[in-house]
Amino acid sequence: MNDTHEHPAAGREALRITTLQAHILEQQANHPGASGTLSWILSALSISAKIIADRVRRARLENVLGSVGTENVQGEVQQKLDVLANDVLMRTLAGREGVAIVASEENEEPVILRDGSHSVPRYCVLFDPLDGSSNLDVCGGVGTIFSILEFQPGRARAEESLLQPGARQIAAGYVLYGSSTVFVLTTGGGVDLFVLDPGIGAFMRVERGLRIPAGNKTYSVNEGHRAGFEPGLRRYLDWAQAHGYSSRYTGAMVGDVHRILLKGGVFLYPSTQKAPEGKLRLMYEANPMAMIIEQAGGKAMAGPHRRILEVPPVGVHQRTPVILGAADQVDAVLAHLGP
Ligand code: P6P
Repeated sequence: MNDTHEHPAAGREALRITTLQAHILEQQANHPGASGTLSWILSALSISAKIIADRVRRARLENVLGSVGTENVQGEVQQKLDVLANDVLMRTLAGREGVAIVASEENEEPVILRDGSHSVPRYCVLFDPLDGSSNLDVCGGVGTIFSILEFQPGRARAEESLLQPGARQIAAGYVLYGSSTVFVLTTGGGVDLFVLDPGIGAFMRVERGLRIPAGNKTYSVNEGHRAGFEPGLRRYLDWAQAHGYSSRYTGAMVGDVHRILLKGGVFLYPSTQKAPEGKLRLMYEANPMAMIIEQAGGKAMAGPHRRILEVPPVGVHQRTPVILGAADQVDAVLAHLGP
């Protein structure tokens, strides 16, 4: 860890064996009023990640690569593993008493599992079950992104609980199925990193209180869309290329964001003429990633003057432009954008 803001426990991390499950219980114990409901939900996400990781790694052997020939609500071709990952998450979360509503990129409508009348605190879980799934056929990194909001009983329609700005998230994180399987989690007190030990089937905590390094001159954007970018963004790209920047882009947000979390740099999926609101979805891609990035000391913007976490949601599948990463690198982008 090369940051002066090191988490107090970071230095001693290497001496401990802490699983994700133990970490979740540790966090619960730090909140005396906690009922354990959130812990059970995080535990469901952990087991889902292990099942999905196993199926992703065996996909070609089991012939579950490729598309199912249908499109999701986004009009995107669904990969077989998109549907499988969605099914795994739906089935594990359905078994948790504390889950009131589930919303997924793959489902047009949210799934109302329980109402809020029960005394148990209830939560809404939103997710992109397999982000970047078009990378699967070529063995590229793919991931699961999740966001947890408090259920608000008494709303006229239960799904209105989903329409809360990202700043109201209780927890957020992602799983990256890459050269190893990593689980990145924040519950509002910093960002912690876990790696799956396939030998024992447990996520092991390897980093606490991650902080995004400054000074990494790397940007991550699909430059094939350059002609549709606003002039200020094209000016930024010209400036960056004249100042020794490198470009890294995997085509899967989870892989690009994970690199930025560990190494710094900036990720952009901006608005274009064809897609004025950008491509990425606010509720289950931009918001959870923005919480992770801000909790690690970075910035996550929807435009020159608006944090992603402040964007008022009007629909579960709405999209937003995204500029996120190390604060110094996001500022360098914003300095070139118009007012
Ligand atoms: P493009 C994957 O489809 C995704 O939703 C994100 O994970 C990724 O950052 C982006 O779209 C890639 O989009 O237009 O560059 O292929």
